[in-house]
Amino acid sequence: MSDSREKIIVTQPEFDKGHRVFSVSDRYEYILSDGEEASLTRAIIQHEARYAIVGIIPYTKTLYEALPKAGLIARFGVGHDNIDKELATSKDIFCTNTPEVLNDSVAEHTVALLMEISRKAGVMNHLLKHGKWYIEPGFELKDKKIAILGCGRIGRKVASILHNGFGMRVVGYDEQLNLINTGAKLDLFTEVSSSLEDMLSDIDFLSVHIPASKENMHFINDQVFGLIPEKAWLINTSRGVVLDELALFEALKSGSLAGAALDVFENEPYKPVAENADLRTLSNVIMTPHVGSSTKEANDRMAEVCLKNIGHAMCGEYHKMDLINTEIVSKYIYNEGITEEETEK
Ligand code: 8YV
Repeated sequence: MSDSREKIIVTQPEFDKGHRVFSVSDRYEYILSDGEEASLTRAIIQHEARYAIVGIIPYTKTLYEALPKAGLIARFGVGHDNIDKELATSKDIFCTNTPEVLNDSVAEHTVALLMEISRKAGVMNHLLKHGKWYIEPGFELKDKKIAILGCGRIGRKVASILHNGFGMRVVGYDEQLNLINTGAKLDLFTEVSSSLEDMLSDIDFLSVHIPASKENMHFINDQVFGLIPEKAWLINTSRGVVLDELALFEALKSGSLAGAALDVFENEPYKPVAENADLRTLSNVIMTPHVGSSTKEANDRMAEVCLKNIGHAMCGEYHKMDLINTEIVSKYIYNEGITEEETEK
């Protein structure tokens, strides 16, 4: 007997992260894919699926050709630089993400990296288990100065934890938001800055929370490293491509930066961007494998939001979806350009 449930193609890593939620819903049949564009495309065609839940692998072409009109690409996560929203819109495909639900997890991981820099618990745990009673004195975070580059939801959450919880001096900078007018200064930041140069002078840490937009590619580059004091550490839990890893490697080697704690990379899984620029060889680099959002709670919530968006797509409740290609709204909601016949593929 054939299974009449709606089929959803889910990339394996995201299925694993969201399995608690996916496995309790028997409304859908889940078909797993390794997530590479070719195999994801094949699965969609073979199963005539309308909906796909995807992670962070970039999708550039065939995914958009395979999905039918009014199909949905549901990002399991908030960043959507791997989705070609324009192409999806041109093919009348919806794209959604899972905003808000991972803010706490990413912010907490940022703080975990900061604490690894200041107290080195991971390093000492490793050494102790390898027979070395080695004591590395740490330093307090209280009164240290951290710059938050990108003051959206995650950046502000980090600022709030560090300012209110640790008593750090927190300076915020965001090219998109007018922080002074939003009153953010009073709540979260000891200072807000309208100049990158001013913000970076005299900091102990820089934490990066900007999206991987075209404008932000290699935003942190050799010029920016030139503005950061030698004593400062860089933390990046946003996207690898906002940081020029080659310039970072050189800054770390030359001592113009104290160190870096990175959760995201230009190539994931990590691969050096150039020969002889392997960040893994540097003792002042802390690396985690893109796990900022990867907590039980955030994974459950991301899975729930993906299914919520698919449920709305199935009912035509487009206005309730977390759309990231909002230009598509006029076509569907105002019914311009799409006929019912077209949506029936
Ligand atoms: C991934 C992320 O989406 O939300 C984001 O932008 O970078 C991550 O949380 C997630 O880990 C994919 O499984």
